[in-house]
Amino acid sequence: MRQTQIPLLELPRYGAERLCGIRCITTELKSDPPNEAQLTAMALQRLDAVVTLCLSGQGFTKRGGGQTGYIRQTYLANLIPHPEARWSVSPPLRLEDVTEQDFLDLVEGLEEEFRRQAQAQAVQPGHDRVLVVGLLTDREDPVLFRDTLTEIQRLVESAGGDILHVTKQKRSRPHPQTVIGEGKLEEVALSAQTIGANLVVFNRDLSPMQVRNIERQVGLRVVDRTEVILDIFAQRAKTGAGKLQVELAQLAYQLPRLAGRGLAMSRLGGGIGTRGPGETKLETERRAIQKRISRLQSQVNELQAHRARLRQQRQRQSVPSVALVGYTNAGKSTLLNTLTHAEVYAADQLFATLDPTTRKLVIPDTFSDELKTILLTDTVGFIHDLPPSLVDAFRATLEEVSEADALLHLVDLSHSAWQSQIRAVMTILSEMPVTPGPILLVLNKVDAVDQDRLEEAKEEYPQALFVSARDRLGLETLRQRLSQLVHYAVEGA
Ligand SMILES: Nc1nc2c(ncn2[C@@H]2O[C@H](COP(=O)(O)OP(=O)(O)OP(=O)(O)O)[C@@H](O)[C@H]2O)c(=O)[nH]1
Ligand SMILES: [Mg+2]
Repeated sequence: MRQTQIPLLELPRYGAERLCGIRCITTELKSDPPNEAQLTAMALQRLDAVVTLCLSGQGFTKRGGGQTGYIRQTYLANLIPHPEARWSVSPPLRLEDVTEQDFLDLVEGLEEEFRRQAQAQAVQPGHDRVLVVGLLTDREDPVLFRDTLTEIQRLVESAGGDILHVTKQKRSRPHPQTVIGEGKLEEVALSAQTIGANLVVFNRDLSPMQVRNIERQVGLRVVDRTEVILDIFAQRAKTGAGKLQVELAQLAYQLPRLAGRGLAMSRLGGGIGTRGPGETKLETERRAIQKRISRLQSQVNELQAHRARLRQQRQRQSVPSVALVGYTNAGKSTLLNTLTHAEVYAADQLFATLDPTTRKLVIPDTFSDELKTILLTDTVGFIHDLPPSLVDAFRATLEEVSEADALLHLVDLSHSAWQSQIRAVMTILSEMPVTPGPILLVLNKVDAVDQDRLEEAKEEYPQALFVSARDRLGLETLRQRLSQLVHYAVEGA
């Protein structure tokens, strides 16, 4: 039965509430009930039922001629809508018991129950029911892996998904076709069915071919890390510029992924990975999309030029500017709000901020008794392995960073991965076309860390400042250091 497995999407009927329309009859020479492998295959393909005929060994000659055997006993197995039990297997029956069974009745009754279960597990709009899959390869650091697995869950939650289950696999390297191994994939398909998941999210990026293979076997939409990030961006984009950039990034990412996606996997249904201004155009011709991409690209270029003019104006007015950068959720918007009484959206979500916001900040001048004004710009948060399509699309935003006079790099010290987050941000900064000015490292959320963490950080980053944007700790020192920083950046003292 395992050999004849039919990909989910090619079965006669398909869906969480349906059985597939195929009944399977197997014969056994032993009198054993159907084994685990057969039952698993039944569940994976959502067969209507499996009937096992246990044949008497006697009477069957090698050539199959002469005497006929007889059926000693029969088993009837079928799926049931129960999270733990999954299937039921009858006690040994006589053949007549099975032949008298009205299968249509059985199937309709079961489907009715499945429908009730599906209604109970129905996906609320904006609340995908997500099964997360993490793959750890030999080349990856287990500690970093743990962080990325936590991060993908935070990303899914930030995108509005509910995490029902997280599963991991360790392999020497990703399976070229399906990323995880065959057995694991089967387990994912089964548990997705059981818990009523409607979406599978991987903690890494997948090739278009891998997505197709996994979707075919699991029967659910499969989304990779970049798509989750793009989805969050699409939900957050409020301004015209933000929307434009997200659409560009999404189209660029989805273009090679358009072909061969089954109807059941259509991106038009809603949920993570389907949102964004580009969605309605995705099924249209590739060429039309390419055209749209180049139109968007030129709009982004215009936007870039516009921002550049604004920056030039600021420079002419000689107001020094500082860009707030840092890993997503570090507290950048909170800090901008506390320092300047801005009202930027700050929340315990990844990528809460998408569009840069600039506010005036008045700080003491280090070299006189007067006050001076600088501009502080809140920017989009960084993340490790920032998808290249996003880097491109957010060039305009990132230019605010590369053309600021100085940077304030804010870090969430209370995060267990704070050190690797610092490294990720520094890597992105170092890859920017224009080298950013001097950087002031500020470790935030000191209210939420223990003494050990604080001492460890002080030792590792003796030049850093320690603040709590929320509890307004260390802000006076921060103003003074900002003043020195700006002076140093502008005057080159
Ligand atoms: N405990 C504590 N929490 C803080 C502090 N500063 C910010 N937070 C919290 O951290 C979360 C993220 O804050 P944001 O200001 O939105 O972070 P951000 O860096 O702008 O994040 P993105 O815009 O998503 O990149 C919010 O829930 C804040 O309340 C702090 O000093 N201490
Ligand atoms: Mg923010």
